[in-house]
Amino acid sequence: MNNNKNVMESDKLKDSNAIRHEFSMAMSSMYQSEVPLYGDLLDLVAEVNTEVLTQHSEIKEQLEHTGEIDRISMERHGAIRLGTAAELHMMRRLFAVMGMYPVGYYDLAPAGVPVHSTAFRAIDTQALNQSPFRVFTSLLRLDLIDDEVLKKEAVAVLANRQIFTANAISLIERFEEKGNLTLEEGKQFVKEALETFRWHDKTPVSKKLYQRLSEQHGLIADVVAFKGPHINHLTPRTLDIDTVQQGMLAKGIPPKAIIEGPPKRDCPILLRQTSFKALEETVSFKNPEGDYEQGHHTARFGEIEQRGVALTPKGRSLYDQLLNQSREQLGVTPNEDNAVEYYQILENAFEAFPDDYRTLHDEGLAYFYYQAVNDSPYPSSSDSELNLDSLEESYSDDSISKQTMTQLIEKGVVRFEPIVYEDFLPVSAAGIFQSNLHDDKQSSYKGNSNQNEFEKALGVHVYDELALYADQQAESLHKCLFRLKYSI
Ligand code: OOG
Ligand code: NI
Repeated sequence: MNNNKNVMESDKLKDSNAIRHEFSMAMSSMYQSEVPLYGDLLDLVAEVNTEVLTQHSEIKEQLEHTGEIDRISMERHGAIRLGTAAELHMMRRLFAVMGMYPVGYYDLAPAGVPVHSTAFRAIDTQALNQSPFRVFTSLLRLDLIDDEVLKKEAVAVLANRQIFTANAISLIERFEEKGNLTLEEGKQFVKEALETFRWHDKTPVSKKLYQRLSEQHGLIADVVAFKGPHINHLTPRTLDIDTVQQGMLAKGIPPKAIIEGPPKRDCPILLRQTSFKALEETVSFKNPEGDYEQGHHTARFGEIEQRGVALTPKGRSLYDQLLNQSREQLGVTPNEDNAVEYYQILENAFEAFPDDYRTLHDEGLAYFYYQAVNDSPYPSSSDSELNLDSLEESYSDDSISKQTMTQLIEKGVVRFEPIVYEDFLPVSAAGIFQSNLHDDKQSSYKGNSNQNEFEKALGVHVYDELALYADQQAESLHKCLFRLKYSI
């Protein structure tokens, strides 16, 4: 009897969303013990978020409608940097166990960072609300390095490392074979996967090689000289980044001078981010004789972000245009000496970007969920403005005229709520990278953007983030029309 029960318990399956959630909690507590300042930052963000939700019932209501309210406190992203195509390939398989898939392609070379990247994350609304954990994952591009001798050495060092534990790999294989893991295997998996992201203060390379790698680019040293892709930051989501930035200063955590992304607005769009400087950490370098020599490395930092509505291709191109225009007008990379001027330029430029949800919606600049407002009276057939026949038809194929939708919104039958941006921004990411590398030698790499190579290494195509937002919107419209139909 007892035996039977045990068999049943151990046969229970662990769902990928639950594994992702547990993993993100385990990662957060590991990082808090590795970098205590991250814990302070979490406390500050939690305080500010509670204040925003208390003071602004409209924000709270919006987050309740979109289902984000419960995820805010667990919301975070991390970042890692990988050295080889094989590492990226296995990393993709590892994240798949947690229901995380590669979304988007980011080429950082034009901004002087020799990597290209993707973000691993959940892709549907429900899974995202259950656990929005995501990891910005970069692959080093040694093809952009022209020092052939150093390149060869780097390749040799990377070929010698194994960043995954043997148990992690066999659990990944088990998952791929069976399509799931049991409760016990899921627990094991979280523990084994975490090992890959741990910080190691003993390096497999000599101090001399480390220095040569650093001289080429700080990022190359950070990837090649270490045992594995230590998580280099974890980023909580705040509902008010300007207040957190002030709070950081007050707590003696100096943030970088510029908040990356769009300026402060009533209706946040995309993503605003700021980080605090990487910590200088003591490292033991392994000399060829086998003894260790002390030195320092700066890699790990803290970051906060505020997320806003996802933009359509039309909205995104307006964003890119206004951002580029602002940076061109400033003439140099924004930094602490020109921060005030840069914000002024940015604010002026973004006056051209509508700042109320209704206009963002009506002009097709952003993505929204459509939701049936249950307690509003459904328009009756005597309602002369509404063409209910056309509405009837739209139930079957989700096509609804802009005019009918506008009427439904105005009558309070349907509401629309912003779909939050789940991804990253290449210009911002480059700013985050650079603020943590004492490196401004190279302002851009000339090599071609190489999405094909990246996807070949990954073993799959990356998802197109814009198509995912369009799907989320379409699905909500479908559900909304379905509800209206059955409430007639
Ligand atoms: C990644 C930097 C990009 C973000 O939030 O844009 C990033 C890195 O430093 O490895 O995390
Ligand atoms: Ni980040």
